[in-house]
Amino acid sequence: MIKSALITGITGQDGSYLAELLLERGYDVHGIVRRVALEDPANRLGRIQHIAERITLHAGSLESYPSLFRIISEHRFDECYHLAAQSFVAESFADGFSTMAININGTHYILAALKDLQPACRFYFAGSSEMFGKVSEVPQRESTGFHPRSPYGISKVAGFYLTQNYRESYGMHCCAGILFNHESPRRGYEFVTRKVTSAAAMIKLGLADELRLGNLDACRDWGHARDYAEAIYQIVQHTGPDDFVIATGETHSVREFCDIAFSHLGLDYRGYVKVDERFYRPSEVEVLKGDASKARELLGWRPSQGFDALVREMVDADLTRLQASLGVRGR
Ligand code: NDP
Ligand code: GDR
Repeated sequence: MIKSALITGITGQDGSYLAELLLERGYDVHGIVRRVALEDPANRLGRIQHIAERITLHAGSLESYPSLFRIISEHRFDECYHLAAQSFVAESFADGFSTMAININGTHYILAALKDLQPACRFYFAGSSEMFGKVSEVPQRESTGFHPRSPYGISKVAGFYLTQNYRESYGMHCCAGILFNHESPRRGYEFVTRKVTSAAAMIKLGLADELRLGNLDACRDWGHARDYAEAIYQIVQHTGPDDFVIATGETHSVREFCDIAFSHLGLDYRGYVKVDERFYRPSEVEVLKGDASKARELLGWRPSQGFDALVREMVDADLTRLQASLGVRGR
């Protein structure tokens, strides 16, 4: 029997990699997208344009229970990957109310609709290392306490506990990944990695002359999004519903990321990067470093790509994209 999967957030970085992975494994793939995306596919479906013919898209919003209820009542799904969220931490300080509404209520709506309509459907929640926030131990593992430092982090803690509560109260197969930062050439431009790689490529081509950033000393455990899509899939396939930390176990600063990105283009980041107070957060998560040994032992998951290779892949992709748009060949 062909398995059917529903992905919320299919237009995002992770949704696009997960959709590709599920198609490769023979799934009938469905995705929820906002209605405006269906009306403006060229701009809003960019990451999934190459597979658009092979997936089914449904108009719906995390802000509307009826839209989600309708989709879940009209189709049968074996697995539901709930990735959609207001995912930008800085924005959650600017508008904590909508981040809370989308991330907490949206998760609750999906869980409630599945419970009433398809309780046997496996459910995945996209938890985050931001739930650890002001960390109580290094590295962070499944047993580490939560101390979120942003409205986004708080919303993910709430979603995590909702997921756990549906598992415990209704016996549903609800699982969660606690994923540390993962990046790729498909990362949104607002996140620091893509902001750096796209700016470095622009500077190299003479299209910009500086890059303004906030806290250069923040450290993150950065992996590759394709590896993390595989982890998400493995978490859902695991026999019992459970929660897993997914991380590389290495931590690097924003400064190091800049150094590697600019050096790869023969540039010294110190000549271009300017610290700008506007990009500091009211409260920061200083250092994150995960311990994914549970995933390694129970799922056989491990990251395949190292930090330097990730940075270089992102820089190369941005340079190639910009050169193509300018009609320039080679480096
Ligand atoms: P993106 O920001 O790239 O994608 C977010 C997705 O959510 C988009 O498809 C977006 O749709 C959708 N979305 C946002 N608001 C709504 C809404 N109101 N209704 C319907 N859809 C909505 O995130 P990532 O792919 O990077 O992350 C996926 C998930 O994993 C998120 O929940 C994120 O918080 C979490 N996460 C991510 C990590 C990372 O490092 N990438 C690490 C840990 C957790 P649209 O295109 O219409 O905006
Ligand atoms: P993060 O990612 O907040 O970890 O959340 P982001 O790339 O936005 O920030 C990482 C670190 O870099 C510092 N920083 C800057 N960040 C941005 N965006 N812009 C800047 O100019 C800048 N300068 C310094 C930040 O202060 C921070 O310390 C990501 C998202 O994908 C979440 O959805 C996910 O849950 C977590 O990763 C794990």
